[in-house]
Amino acid sequence: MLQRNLSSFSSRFMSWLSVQLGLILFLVFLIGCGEQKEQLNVFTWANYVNEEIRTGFEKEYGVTVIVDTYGSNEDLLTKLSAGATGYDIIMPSDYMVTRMIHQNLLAELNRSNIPNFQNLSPVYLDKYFDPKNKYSVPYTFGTAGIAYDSSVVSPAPDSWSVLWDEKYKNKFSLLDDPRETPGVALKLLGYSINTTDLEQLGQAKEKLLEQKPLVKQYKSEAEELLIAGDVVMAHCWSGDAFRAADQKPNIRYVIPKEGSSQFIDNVCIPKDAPNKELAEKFIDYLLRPEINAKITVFTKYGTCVEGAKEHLPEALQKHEYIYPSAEVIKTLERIKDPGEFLQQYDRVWEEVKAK
Ligand code: N2P
Repeated sequence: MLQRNLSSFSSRFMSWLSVQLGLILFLVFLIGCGEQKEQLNVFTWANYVNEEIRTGFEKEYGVTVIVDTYGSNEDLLTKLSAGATGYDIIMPSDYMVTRMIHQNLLAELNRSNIPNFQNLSPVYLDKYFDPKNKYSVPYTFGTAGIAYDSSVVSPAPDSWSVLWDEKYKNKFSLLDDPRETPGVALKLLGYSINTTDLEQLGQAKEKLLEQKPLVKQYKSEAEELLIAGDVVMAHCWSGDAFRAADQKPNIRYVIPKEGSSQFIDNVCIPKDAPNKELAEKFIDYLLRPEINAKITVFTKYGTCVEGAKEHLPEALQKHEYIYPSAEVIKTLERIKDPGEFLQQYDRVWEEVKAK
């Protein structure tokens, strides 16, 4: 009797236990499902999409945003040309948009998913690199120049030639970039940044080789070097110089008198993006005036969203680092896609770095 009671108790206990276990497993499964959030993979320049923007989008849309960075347009191109990358958002500069369109690497944007496109100022739309903005949305604009520590570098530089001055041996960096850096030597020699003349490019290479023993580092994330005091001068992009100046007030930015480059960086969706619709939502989010103003406050590059300006502190609305004078603008060139000739720039840059 006791035996029977015991065994029926144990079998009831076992079935109770298995129901409990089943319930626990079901709960674990549900939690697991809840964690399967949609993911947006962003591939961009360093310090271009900040935490506030990233997490703001994550919270509002209940998704995960992963940000990965590159240091030059050519790095981005190499990665993308190599095949499916898993990236949903990329931010190529103007000339690279042209090239990526030709290489069939970009997805056409569905404007009905990007109603905030109307917030963009026409000044930055329908440019030569994507005449109807079928593939690109302007994100920011800026220039390349020299950031320098005014407490050390004296007199204040006004020419690229300061980057050939023995006095600053091992105290300056240049962008690690196959167009911008040969561009510095081309400008110093009085040539166009877009030359397709092999003889001129050869001279630029010689100039860079001559300079190389003085160079501390080729690095595109120059802001870190300036803030850490690893260099007292850096060939860098305007916003990065401006961000460094924010941390270290002695830092100034100058566009040398020989002229320099200017760019518009753009948000695009790769052709094989796993999550195109979410990418379009993200683009739309970036184009909200108050969000876009936050991007300017953080990156210190210019905004292409007209209504963002009123959300900006006055100092950023017309700062000369973002809006150079008309006189300086005349000296600026936009880097263009040189087609097949890009190989020559890549080769020169590799040879300079390898020496
Ligand atoms: C931002 C780099 C600017 C991109 N850190 C230059 N196209």
